[in-house]
Amino acid sequence: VHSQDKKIFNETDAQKEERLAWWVNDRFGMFIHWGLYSMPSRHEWVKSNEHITDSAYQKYFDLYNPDLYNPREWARQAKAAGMKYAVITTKHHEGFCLFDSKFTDYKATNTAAKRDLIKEWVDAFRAEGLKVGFYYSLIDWHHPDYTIDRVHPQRPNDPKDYDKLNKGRDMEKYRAYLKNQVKELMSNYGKIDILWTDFSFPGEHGKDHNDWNSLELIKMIRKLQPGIIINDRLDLGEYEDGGDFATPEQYKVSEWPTRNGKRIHWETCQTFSGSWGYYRDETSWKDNKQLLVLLIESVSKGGNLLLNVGPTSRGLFDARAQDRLKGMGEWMQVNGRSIYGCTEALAEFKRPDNSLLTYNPTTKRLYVHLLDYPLQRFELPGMKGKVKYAQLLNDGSEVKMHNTDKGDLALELPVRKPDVEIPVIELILQ
Ligand code: H79
Repeated sequence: VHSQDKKIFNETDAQKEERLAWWVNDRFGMFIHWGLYSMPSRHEWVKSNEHITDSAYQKYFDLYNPDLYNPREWARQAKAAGMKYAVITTKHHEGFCLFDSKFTDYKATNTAAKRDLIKEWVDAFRAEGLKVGFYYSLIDWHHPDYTIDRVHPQRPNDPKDYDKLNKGRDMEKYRAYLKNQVKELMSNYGKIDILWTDFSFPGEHGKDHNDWNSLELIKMIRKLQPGIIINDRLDLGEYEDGGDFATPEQYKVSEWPTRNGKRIHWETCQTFSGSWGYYRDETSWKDNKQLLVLLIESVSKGGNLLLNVGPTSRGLFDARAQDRLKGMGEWMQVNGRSIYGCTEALAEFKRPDNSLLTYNPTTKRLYVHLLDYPLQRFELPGMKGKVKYAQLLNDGSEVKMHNTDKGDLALELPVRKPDVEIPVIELILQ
């Protein structure tokens, strides 16, 4: 037996597919990064990037006041964008907890918010019909027992004396804290659909499954939340079931990722502008078309998209974020059928230039996303005789077709590009 076939749980492949069925079907979720770092508004890593000491960072805790927080409004915007699930940072690397944990004072309850912000969030998103997930940072820059990391892995020649800095810090105690908090999250908020831990960085200066006691942790998680879906960042890669899905972060996979030659579940997490936390002055915002391509391309390679919003410290999605969500929603409202329940197209369907294909195996419908509007005539190689009916998704209008002598299928598209960011042709197969 290959070592990578080792398993922790005795769940069958069919049982796993059943547990993940909604997630595979839904395809599109919202990531939310919210914490004290939304106040400096210059990257969620600001504390580390700028070497801000605990005492200098304290002012954010003291002045934190999300007075405009209304998670129901966030949920409405997520839903209108076509997202079906959401994952929020209950604690990011800075260590600040949005939830009311018994094991720390560094939490929203002790700020002007005076309450558990996660509790309200779960209720609001559930009420809008979205599935709910918790992001929990394994890394913790605030806990007194968490040994300070070399900023991984960019600064191997960091001159700091880490041995000295870490004297008296006891990871055994941090492990207990981590376990206690995950237990709270898995026990106090009802059914939780996703747990998104972040992250392990095995290696000489890193932290791995031993530092988190990942094996014990994942067993506890599944015991408390049997149906939960867990990402792959606990460093349990030696086990086939050490995580349910792969998490390519801010890059495009070239093809459907595999493990031991078998296709795996995956979800890419992406930002609007590069950072995850609210970043006021960042100008590198993607436009609606780029964002839609991220979504379509993920589905066309069998994956999901978790698209991030970094709300402001007062609790709002800023105008840029609202604009992007609205744009995606307009597209999803009419084209969602090419996303939900869809996956990579069968190999026999060849992808025409400047297009992306998705396929719904249940309805046997093939979707051609036209990234570059081709004018009138559009040929689908090798598709002669395979299509019953073709229509544009945006307005349900018929696309006339005829077989060519070469065995291709020629479609007659309107000369004018349909009034939608990326037009989609729906092909109902024979
Ligand atoms: O929560 C989000 C990120 O903060 C977190 N994962 C997503 C979901 C993440 N943290 N670190 N990383 C991902 C990879 C590490 C990147 C680093 Fe850097 C390069 C750390 C230091 C240099 C990026 C650039 C962060 C600070 C500067």
